Amino acid sequence: MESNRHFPDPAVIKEELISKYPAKVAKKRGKSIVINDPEVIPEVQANVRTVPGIITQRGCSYAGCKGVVLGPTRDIVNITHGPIGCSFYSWLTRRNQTRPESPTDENFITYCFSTDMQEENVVFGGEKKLKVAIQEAYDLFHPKAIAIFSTCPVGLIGDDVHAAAREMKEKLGDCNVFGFSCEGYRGVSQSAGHHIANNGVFKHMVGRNNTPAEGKFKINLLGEYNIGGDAFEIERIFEKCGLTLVASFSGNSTVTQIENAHMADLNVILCHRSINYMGDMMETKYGIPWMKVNFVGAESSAKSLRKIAEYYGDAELTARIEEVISEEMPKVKAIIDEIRPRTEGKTAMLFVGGSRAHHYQDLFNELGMTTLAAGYEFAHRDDYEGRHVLPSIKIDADSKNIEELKITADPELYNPRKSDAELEELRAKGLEINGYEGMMKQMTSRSLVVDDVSHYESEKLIELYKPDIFCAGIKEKYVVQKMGVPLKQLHSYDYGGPYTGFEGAVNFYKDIDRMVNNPVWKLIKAPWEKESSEALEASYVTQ
Ligand code: CFM
Repeated sequence: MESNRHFPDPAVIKEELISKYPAKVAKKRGKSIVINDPEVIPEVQANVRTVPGIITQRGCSYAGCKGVVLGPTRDIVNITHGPIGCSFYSWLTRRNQTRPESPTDENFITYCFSTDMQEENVVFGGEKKLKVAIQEAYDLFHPKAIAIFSTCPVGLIGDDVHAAAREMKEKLGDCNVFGFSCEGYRGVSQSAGHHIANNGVFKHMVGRNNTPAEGKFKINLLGEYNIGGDAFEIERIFEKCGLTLVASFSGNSTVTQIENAHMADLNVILCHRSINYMGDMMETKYGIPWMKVNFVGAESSAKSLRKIAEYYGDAELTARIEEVISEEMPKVKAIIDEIRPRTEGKTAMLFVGGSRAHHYQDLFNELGMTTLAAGYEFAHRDDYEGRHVLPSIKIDADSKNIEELKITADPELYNPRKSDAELEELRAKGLEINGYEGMMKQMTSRSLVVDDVSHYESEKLIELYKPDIFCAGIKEKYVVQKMGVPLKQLHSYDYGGPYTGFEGAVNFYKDIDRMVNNPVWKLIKAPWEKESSEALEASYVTQ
């Protein structure tokens, strides 16, 4: 939705953003800041190291592996092998919700397991302490699985977490123990941790339980982490449509689900960045195709359900899905009709993670709002430009660091769910199998795309564009709000959500309406903006 407002020239803005940097930095940042053209998508530099000294939004590999991919599975005991400081992130910090089937069902999400490495362990090695910790966790909880996550010092001193895991798995007998070399310094961001997690989950979990799944339309939901209950809403819709959810990676999931995931007939991927490896590996080993979907946005949810219907090509399922859409949409429409006159023409900026900066544009479109600029923190070029660029992505020293598993078809379990001819037919009908077009195709011409936006650039963008809302995370929230612009947290949802599906869309419309139409933002003046002799000043101690 184009707005009638006059916006500054993006070329001038780009110039302004990089003009303060030293020449070498400006050149590098210039490649990550591009003016969009959805017809001829320009190349954007992504997944490269952040220039030291620049304040980035990014996290680390350990965060991507433990926090993002493995964290939401409720019955794995996740042990952080490292100093206690890192262990803050070994418990629930990400609002990923879960719903055990009964009050006595295992749920370790609220626990914090750490080996509490001390100086002595750093000097003389920490493997012994790790094995004691695994034994202790086992004795206390008897979990089905224990996962170990390496923090930076573990890699530096060379503890072999995999050998420790193998030894303990054998010793314990009925507990699957496996480790991740996800030291924070690996790769350039949390994205490296996603890849490491995908490899480990695929190697150590998927395929361990060959019990055929029940149901006619068996689906895995990949890249949905149940932040604010998002997965619950998708589960509700799937159930209504008669779709069987075999496993979710990994919101509201269990070990048993994941071990049985290869029994599904279709993988649908929400967050392409964090889990596309799993989709590809399951296709090669078991013959399960994957499809990119988006359940963020009411229209997008309807579209995604129709894609699933088309994949199965079953008249009864198609009819049921249409029935569900026509049941759900009027409720959404009633709300949007009331809200849209107040949000129409307003503007947004989104700088989040590796998928939401794209997905949430759909919700803003539904509100009649324009996305002026957007970018990911740690996505790769394919998330921006589409997967067709994959062969042209250069492998550098950082990406070479991350293992690429060599997967082949399973001699017994490989079973192509669709023949090549059937897949061709689906593609000919416009169904994108194993594909993703990326964010830029959907963004308007001359919108600005910025990868790994810096704190300084965010402030400049706000100053120059004056958006009605800025979407990012807690690190940015209060700085942005002090500039008089409301910030919607798209990681944690500011304690709100769910925002997926039909009910989620309604929640989002209401939250955004409240934020962009709140008069308080116009009344804000930061202390340094007030003309006063008592203006605050920072004081420095100099020698
Ligand atoms: Fe995928 Fe995520 Fe995201 Fe992500 Fe994340 Fe997240 Fe995110 Mo925060 S897996 S890429 S590493 S959708 S934690 S649930 S909100 S940055 S946009």
